[in-house]
This record gives sequence, structure tokens and C-alpha cells, in this order.
Amino acid sequence: MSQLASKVKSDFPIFTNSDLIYLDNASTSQKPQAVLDTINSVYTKSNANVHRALYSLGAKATEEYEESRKKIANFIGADSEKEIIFTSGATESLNLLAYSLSSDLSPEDEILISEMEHHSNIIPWQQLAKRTGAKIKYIPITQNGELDLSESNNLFNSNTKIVSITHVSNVLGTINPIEKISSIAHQCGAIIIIDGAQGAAHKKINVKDLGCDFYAFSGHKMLGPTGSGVLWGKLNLLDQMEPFMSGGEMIDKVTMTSATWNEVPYKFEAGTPNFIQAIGLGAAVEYLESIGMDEITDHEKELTRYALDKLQKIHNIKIHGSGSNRIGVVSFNIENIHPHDLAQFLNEYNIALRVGHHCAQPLLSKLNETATARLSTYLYNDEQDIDKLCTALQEIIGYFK
Ligand code: 7TS
Repeated sequence: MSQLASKVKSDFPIFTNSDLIYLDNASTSQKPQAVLDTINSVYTKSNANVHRALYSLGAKATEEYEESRKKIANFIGADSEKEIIFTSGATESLNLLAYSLSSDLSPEDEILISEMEHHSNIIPWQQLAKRTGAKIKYIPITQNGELDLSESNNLFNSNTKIVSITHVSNVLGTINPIEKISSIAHQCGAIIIIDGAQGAAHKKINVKDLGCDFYAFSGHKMLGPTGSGVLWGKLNLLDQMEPFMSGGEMIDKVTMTSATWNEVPYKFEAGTPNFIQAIGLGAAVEYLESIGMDEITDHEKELTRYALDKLQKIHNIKIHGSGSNRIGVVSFNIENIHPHDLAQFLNEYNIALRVGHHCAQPLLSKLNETATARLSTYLYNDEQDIDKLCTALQEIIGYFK
């Protein structure tokens, strides 16, 4: 078994002198000391608003903010840091796109998403469809919990203008074949957007290799602060798009009656950005790189296999999704025990995992469930966490007998 967790756990103060078993990483991740130190350092040594102050402190904050943008561009293999827009998270990144791409759509157009999307990659498109009259279509999922691309000839056609798909399912852990989907989308002239909220945190990303046009993700799920997120987009597409929000710093010239826009990425960063969080995200990326993303992926794959093996031995458990290309997320139900009861009992063991619909109600209804229990791992989890979870589950099943 990988030794990664024992190597890194002490970097995370939340685990110091604690028996916390944290298995809710798909919701948010814990933060290493390096990220906490960076945030503290900016607040105590270089806090001033970015891109406007002429004094040294302002220049220092701006430099750190822009340095973080470069680190993130490098982390995901972007051509230029201009392609990195700081947002508050994947939700804002996806809303930005659904708003800014509005003008390109008319009633005969189609938006293609999938049945395994998080609400953040469904509702912005439903709202866009309402505004424009465009139609939403769904790529179905197979019994295994993988995207069913067998009908892609019907689903992808010349009316398909936007395809927006999750990289990794937050309920099933399925890793989707993004390169293949990007290629089909481009063949019919559509824009392809990837919701990377569960991707960038757990896998080495190269946006060019993925072949997508946009990639959205959240900083807080990858060891960074809340309020940090990213939208990566191809520069030529970002250049053509209208801004999402308007206000300070996103302008070039403003008169009493009109305004022109600043260049990308600033056109999309209206107002005071969450610059301290963005700088914190840069520190998170540095930390992840110091470990190595491939090592993190391997560790989580191994741990997922271990978890699946152990969970399958529990009587009356139903594990959702059986695809082979999956990572770090396992959803399950135990017969006759409501997931909410399960979570409450698990809390007595200091085990944190999420139960509910995981903001993916259409997927849950496909699974014929209203709620599941979901464990989700990260680099600091190990087999003991899984063992303790399984022992607790067995005991809880005992109480319900
Ligand atoms: N897309 C996916 C696939 C997600 O899993 C999430 C959050 C989001 C988008 C939105 O990210 P946010 O950072 O903007 O909120 N997923 C979850 C989850 O599974 N449990 O809590 C949040």
C-alpha cells in the first residue's frame, strides 16, 4: 500500500491530536500548513488591493496574485496565464460561461450535458435555455455508471453548440473519456466545457491534451482556500466573449453612457477579486506539485480498490457504479438504514462523510435513490480510515437488527 498518507498527514493541522476520519473530500479538502501560512503571510505582510495601488504594498500583493495565476497556468498545462480567470469556484466558473455564451445561442440550438452532472453544471444551462429557447439534451449513463456514448451520432449534431461534461463524477467517481468527447464535440462544431471540480484536485491535468475549450474547477477541493476557483479558457474564445459581471477593473474606458472592456483575464474579474484566496491556491498547487499529482492519483486508486473490496464484504450493501476507470469516490446504501441515520451514527465514531443527493438529483433518480452515503478520499486518507469506517458500519448495522 502507498505510504503517501503517513508522509503527508502531519502537514495538515486539523489531524493533529485528533482521531478525525475525514472522508468528505469531494465536498471540500483540508488545508496544509503551507497554505495557512501563505494566507496569514499575505494578510500580515502584503495586504493591499490588487491592480490599482501605486504604493509598494499594492505592487507586492499584485505581484503575488499574478504569480499565483502563472503557477496555476503551469499546473494545468495552459499556454498562457492570460487564460486563467480567478473565480470563487467551479460554480461561478460555470455560471460565467452560461451567461457569457448566451449571445451565441438561438432556439434551434442544443446544449448537451450528461445525467451524471452536479447541479452546478445543470442549472446554469437550464437558465440559459430559458433565456434563449435552446434545448438541453442529456448523455445517458450505463448500468455501470459510465457515460453511454453509443448513441452519440444522435446526441451530437450540427445543432449542438455547447457540450458541458464533468471530468469526474462527484457521486460515482467515474472518470469520463474527455479526450474522446472533446473530439466528437469539435467534429460537430460545438464548444466543449469540462467541469473539473472533481478532476484537477485528483489528477494531473493538461487542458491541451484533454482537447477541451474551457475547464472549470474549485480551489477549496484541492487544498486551497474557499473562495478560490478557476476558469481556464482558450484565449481566442475568451477574447470574443462578453463579460459576466461588470464594475471596477474590468473596464478599459467608461463614459456617462458606455464602457469598453479590459483585456482577458481582467475583463472577467470585476471588482476586488478574492486575491488572498487566489494566492493561497497558488500555495496549494505548489504543495500538490511537491508531492506529485501522479502519486496522488495512484494512492487514491489503490485506496478506492481497497475500499471497494472491503465494502463489498458488508452484508446488504449496495455500491453504486462499477466502472473500472474511477477514483476516490464511492457511494453506497445499506438496506433498511437511511443514509441520514448512518451519518449520524458515523459521527459518533468521528467519521465525516456526506449523505444526501450530493447536488446531483437527476443522477440519484437514475439510481432509484433519494440519498446515498458517499466516502471520498484524498492524499491524507489511508487503509486505516477505510478499516475504521467498515468496522463502524458493521456495528451500526448490528444496532439496526
Ligand atoms: N461540479 C462538481 C462535479 C462538483 O462535485 C461540485 C461540488 C461543483 C461542481 C461545485 O463546486 P463549488 O466548489 O463551486 O461548490 N461538489 C460537492 C459535493 O460533491 N459535495 O459538496 C460539494
